Amino acid sequence: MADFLTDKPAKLERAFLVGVQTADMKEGEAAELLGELQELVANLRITVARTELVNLRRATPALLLGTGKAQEIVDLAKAEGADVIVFDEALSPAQQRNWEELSGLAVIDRQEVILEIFSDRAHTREATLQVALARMEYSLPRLTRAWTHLSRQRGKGAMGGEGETQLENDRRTVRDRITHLKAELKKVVSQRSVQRTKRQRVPVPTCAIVGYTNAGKSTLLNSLTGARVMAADKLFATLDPTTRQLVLRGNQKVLVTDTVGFIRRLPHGLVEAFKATLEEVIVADFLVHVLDVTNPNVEQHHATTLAVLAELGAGDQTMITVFNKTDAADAAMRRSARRLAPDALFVSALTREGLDGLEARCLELIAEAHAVTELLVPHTRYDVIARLHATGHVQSEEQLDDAVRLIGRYPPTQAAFFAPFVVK
Ligand SMILES: Nc1nc2c(ncn2[C@@H]2O[C@H](COP(=O)(O)OP(=O)(O)OP(=O)(O)O)[C@@H](O)[C@H]2O)c(=O)[nH]1
Ligand SMILES: [Mg+2]
Repeated sequence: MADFLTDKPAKLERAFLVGVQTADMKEGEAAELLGELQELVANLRITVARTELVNLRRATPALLLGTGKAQEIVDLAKAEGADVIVFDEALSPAQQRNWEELSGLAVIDRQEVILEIFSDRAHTREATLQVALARMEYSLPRLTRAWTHLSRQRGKGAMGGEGETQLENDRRTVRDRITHLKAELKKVVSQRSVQRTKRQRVPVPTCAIVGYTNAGKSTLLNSLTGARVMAADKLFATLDPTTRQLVLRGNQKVLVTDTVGFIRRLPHGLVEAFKATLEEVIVADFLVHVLDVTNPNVEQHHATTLAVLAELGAGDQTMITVFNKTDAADAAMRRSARRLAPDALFVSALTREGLDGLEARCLELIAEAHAVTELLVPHTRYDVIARLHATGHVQSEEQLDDAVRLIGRYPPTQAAFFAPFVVK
């Protein structure tokens, strides 16, 4: 499958970035996002020639910005020798097309940049399929733009007759690919859920590490479990969940999963696409939310992660909040982190400072969630006894006249099932 950007490395080399501060945004938010966009674009090995922050009072349907401002930006971009204009704000397909016509340059938005990075990083079959699907869905309404791969051969302005037919063909091709990708994904995901069901039969509690991209999730997994997940100072180093076993004190085991990082303005298609991968997050017994305490935008990162978790249906999960990179933090950073999350732990995945405390907190949560309970199960309900053996851990089993008395633990996901038999 051809790539929109990587197909034409000769063309897209210098970017002109545009950040848009709208009335409903917090003071300085657009500037922060623009800084992040700069990093994202650099990740694609495109030089950032210049950035421009625009204050927008009212969005226009045609170009988002007013025509005067738009022309000004085109002139600036050309003066800088840019070959692509990148908007932090999402552009509608029509706005994007209008910008490309006005400027004669490639015009993309943050969403597309993120899609490109994900596509660069995808290695396993599932990640590749998910990213391909998100890109196809993004490009479907954008096929008429001047420089899309699928419509590139068509000359500009040749929209009558043959052009229309071509467009119809392109649309069909993309729709067919979407159908095909969805079917492939279904197969891959069902294989994975078989693996997970197998794992759930073992009564090992599970934990998912979540957080903003580059917070140090993979480094933390590596430090905790001796795993060798790639950790790197780049955004979205991890796309696929990796699960490793961590052995806590008293030989208590817990399965820890590292997950894809979150980011502000994550393309919606990607959240959708990654829901399957992030199922690990939803089914986990608890989450470890990792934050980079040294990042000046840590407050936004905190809010973004919580928002994405809520969108995934994991908003109510039990969570340990962890500020990472304490080795590089000063007192002021620690103070504001403390204000943001008073119960949080402070660790350094790099120097291992604070990891004992984190492990102790995990143990506490597991003990709370998997408290030893006493159950009285009628002889007629052998299925209940069988389920406790299968999903939990039975310490003792005693035959009484009218029931079986069991003492054991079970995972929280089974609590509703066992509740009627619990001895108060
Ligand atoms: N100083 C310091 N740097 C750290 C620490 N933990 C991680 N890092 C660095 O932060 C960068 C990102 O670490 P990763 O573990 O890849 O972060 P991640 O959260 O997995 O990132 P994504 O997979 O991209 O979402 C790397 O350069 C790490 O070396 C720490 O405790 N202290
Ligand atoms: Mg990672």
